[in-house]
Amino acid sequence: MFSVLQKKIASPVLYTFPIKHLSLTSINCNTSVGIPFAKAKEGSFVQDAPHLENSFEGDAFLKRNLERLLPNEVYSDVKKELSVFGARVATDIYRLGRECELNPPYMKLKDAWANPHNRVVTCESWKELKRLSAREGIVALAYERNPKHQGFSRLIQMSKNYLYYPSSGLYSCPLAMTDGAAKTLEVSGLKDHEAYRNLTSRDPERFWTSGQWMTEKRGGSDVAGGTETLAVQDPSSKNMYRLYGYKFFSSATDADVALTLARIVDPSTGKTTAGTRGLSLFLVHVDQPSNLHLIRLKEKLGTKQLPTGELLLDGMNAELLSPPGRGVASISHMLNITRLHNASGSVSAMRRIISLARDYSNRRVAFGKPIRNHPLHVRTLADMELECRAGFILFAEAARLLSLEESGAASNDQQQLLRLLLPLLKLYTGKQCIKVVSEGLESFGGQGYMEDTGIPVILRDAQVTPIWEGTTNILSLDVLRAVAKTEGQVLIAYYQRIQGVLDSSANPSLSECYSLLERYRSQLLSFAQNNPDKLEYVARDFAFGLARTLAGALLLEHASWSGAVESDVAAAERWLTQRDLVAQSLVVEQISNRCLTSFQKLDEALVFDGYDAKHLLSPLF
Ligand code: UCC
Repeated sequence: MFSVLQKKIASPVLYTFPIKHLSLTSINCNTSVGIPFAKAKEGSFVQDAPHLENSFEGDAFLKRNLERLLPNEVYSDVKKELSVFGARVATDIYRLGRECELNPPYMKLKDAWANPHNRVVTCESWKELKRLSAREGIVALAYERNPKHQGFSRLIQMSKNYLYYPSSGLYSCPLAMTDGAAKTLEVSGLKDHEAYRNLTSRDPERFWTSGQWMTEKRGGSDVAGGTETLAVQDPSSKNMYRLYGYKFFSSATDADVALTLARIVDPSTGKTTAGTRGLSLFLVHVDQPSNLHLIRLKEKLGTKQLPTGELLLDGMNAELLSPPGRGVASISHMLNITRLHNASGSVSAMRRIISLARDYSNRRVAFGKPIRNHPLHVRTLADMELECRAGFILFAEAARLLSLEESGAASNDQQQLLRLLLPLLKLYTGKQCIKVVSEGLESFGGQGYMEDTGIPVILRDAQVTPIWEGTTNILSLDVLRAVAKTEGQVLIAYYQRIQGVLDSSANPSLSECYSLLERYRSQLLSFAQNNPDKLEYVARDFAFGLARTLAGALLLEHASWSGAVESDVAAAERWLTQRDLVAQSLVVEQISNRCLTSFQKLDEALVFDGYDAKHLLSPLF
């Protein structure tokens, strides 16, 4: 075996290869002086760029999933709208989004005559994307609850949003927050509020966007420990307050309104309540030039289209939205929606890079043939596709469950599963998307690294998805919060959902997959049952295991559907049989049998090996 391999490696075919493939047009030999030399010429070869496709028609997996999940007449209606939109996403919308990347927002503090301006200047395309988003109903679709959608409005809206995301020039970010704000107002019983009506409007003249101002200088994860903004009651109105504070990451500073957290000052004592119980939720109108100061725009790795800034709230008028002290619980409605949008962005970024890479594989010739004919290349793309499908099917499940909840049709188990799935989905897709998009860049070779191809922006923008709306660790802890708060009900719902897939196992060729699914589920749930004290330490592994195993169940369910095709079966089979869905830390007895402190000590030893205050020289700048 080894000698065959050696022979192959030593084969003259490989060694002579570069000479054989040198382009004749690029070498101009001149031997007139007796010494051969080559004069460089650019040559006539021009590489075709990858092409964008109709993002609905090209996404066979999305189409089959919608066909499976929606009633027939709903799907046949919706697919027309999505197909028209999918074509626009690849043409005029893409051009608008690209313009936003090339003309990022800037801050203008004064006008030419030194009058205070104190505004962000955004490009025309950014403004057009706002109007277009309204007309297309990217937010409105979810709230109109059109009876023709038969209770699946959210799934339809999220599918459209998923198509929109990678071409939207990150306008999808303000839309995510707008959707989250609308949801918060809806569950707070404020559907008659002017803000709700405008946030959910399709009229470009009326449509408002919302920001979400949560993070302060002390940090965005520990919201209770980091929020210092004060809310002083306005004596003239029971619900109106004045806010004083500093918001450190305000994603879309050009929004019309924003939801924000602050601590109400007790008028009799002048004191505030510490911790989560001291936080309340407020709605502010952004256009308050005397009371809101844009201090600076952020210099970010990516999402440069987006006017993220630092804001000084100097007596801003604000309307109290939540009961006092219920700010975190209230804003969590917004967080759950923006986390779903985050996942939409993560999965659609994977889909976009795969779509471009597979087209490019037809256009790029290397080693004498199109790269799609190199099995190793296609294998790499297939791995990316698998990851994208796993993310998509979790995303579709979350959107389906939310549809049921919003139309009043969700069972208790479905509501519990949704509570667990939202953080799982966000943390898992946010992380995997960077891996897949990075791999995708590599599939274009050096061109994937070149700014003017339009490819690197996909990676730069993807890097925000595990950070924005809660980091991977914070979301892993949210999974545990959901388990604790519901006394394990969310895990029972998880168990039942997978049981439903096992009970309806229809495809005998997938029998090995069904037993693996059962094994993974049991490994995860018995670890949780036997090691409650260790769950926080392995929260990330636990959450990844839950996400991967549920994705396996959903891929299997899809593969067993009557309309499934060969690639659906292959996806389920590979996912379950060729991947370790549950981390070794939860399976082998190493963690469950030993005390945690020994692990933590070793972690410390690994991380802080060589770290000494006397070696510290200067802060990073
Ligand atoms: O900082 C950021 C900027 C990043 C960079 C941006 C660049 C530009 C971006 C462009 C993008 C396109 S983003 C912000 C990141 N931060 C977060 O997402 C927050 C992360 N922290 C959390 O998620 C925490 O878990 C908190 C704040 C939600 C919870 O903190 P606490 O203080 O520990 O709160 P509790 O006590 O656990 O929860 C308070 C209540 C409870 O309900 P009650 O009082 O009834 O028992 C919880 O059950 O809130 C409820 N709750 C939830 N309910 C908490 N989380 C949830 C939830 N997810 N769903 C339902």
